[in-house]
Amino acid sequence: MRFITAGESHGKALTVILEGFPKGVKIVDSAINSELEKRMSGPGRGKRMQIEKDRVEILSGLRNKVTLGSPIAMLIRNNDAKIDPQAKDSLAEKNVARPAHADLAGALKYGEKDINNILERASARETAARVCAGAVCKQFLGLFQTKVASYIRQIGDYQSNKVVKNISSIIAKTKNSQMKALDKKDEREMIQRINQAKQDKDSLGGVIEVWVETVPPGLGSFMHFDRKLDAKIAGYLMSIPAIKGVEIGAGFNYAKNKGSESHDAIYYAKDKGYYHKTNNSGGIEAGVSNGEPIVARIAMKPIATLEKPLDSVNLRTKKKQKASVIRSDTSAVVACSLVAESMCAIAITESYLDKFGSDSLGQIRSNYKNYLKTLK
Ligand code: EPS
Repeated sequence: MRFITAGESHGKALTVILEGFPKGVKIVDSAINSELEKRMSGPGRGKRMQIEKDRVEILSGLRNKVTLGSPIAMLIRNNDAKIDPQAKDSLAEKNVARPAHADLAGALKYGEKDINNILERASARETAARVCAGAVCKQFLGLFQTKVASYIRQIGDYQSNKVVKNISSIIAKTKNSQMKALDKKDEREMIQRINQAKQDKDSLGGVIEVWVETVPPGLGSFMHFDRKLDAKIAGYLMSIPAIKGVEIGAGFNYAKNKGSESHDAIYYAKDKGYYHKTNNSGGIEAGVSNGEPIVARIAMKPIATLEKPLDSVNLRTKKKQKASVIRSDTSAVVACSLVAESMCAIAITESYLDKFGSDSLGQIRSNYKNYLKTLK
């Protein structure tokens, strides 16, 4: 399975094509729309989210709501469309690169002076298209009782100290939290920091923890570097705009603890097969899922566009100038958590299809059932 997105932030629409998705899976667009709505939400989102009402139009790949095995094309129309590919638009030229955005590196790469031609594609708006693909994959994974969920662990200097036991508790605790926080205190502290940053004309990043549960052991492979499940997940997560750090399981803490206190001992019980009592590995050992929940954490840097801009340089005059100030978010960590879930759902779906076949749901189901029998 593979997917490709297209679309500029202020173009007519965002599109995604998901190719290699199996035949026979019922897909409901309301489940995609509910993920899109969540991606638009969260404290710190900017004015654009009041203009848009992201909704998916499924264009191909399904008949009577069931996948055909053909490419699934999906589209989200932009309300704030300013670019018509066949006409001259009225976007004013922008020449001052914003530090930490794609503006300068992109302008140098493409020999460009007008950063509109860089930022339109580099904008995180593209991630709405990924959420459509992720929402389709979540519906496939749901057929195997595999769920993907996330919560916000840190905003700025406030870090939650709550310990999470399983994915059900994440889903239950974050259900009514606009901040996707684990409890009221976390939510209050996080929102307070975002409000303060807004008042200070600043921006804030944070840490998101993503869980995938239940995952069969044996997804991914230790046989070759590019088949490792942790490498795939880390790469997919790192591809999300503004992500600068990825950890699986105990991650960087492994470096400071001894082996005897780090590694997850192995147990066996007749009813549940092999299992671990701890999960420092984050559900992946040697690039292969071990049956425990997959746990990944990502660090998102603060939004690049600042209302109180940093020093920069005008790309036409090469003179010092404050960075361009354009409409933006104060924080988009909650939005990013939906994108992170989507990228994990896509990575895990690909791994399922690698292991159990990819043509039709019936064949995948039967291979899956037979494989599970071998595990105990
Ligand atoms: C986004 C839409 C954008 C920004 C944001 C993500 O809308 P606009 O640029 O028209 O205000 O809100 O983009 C960025 C944070 C960025 O740095 O590019 C969206 O739909 O998520």
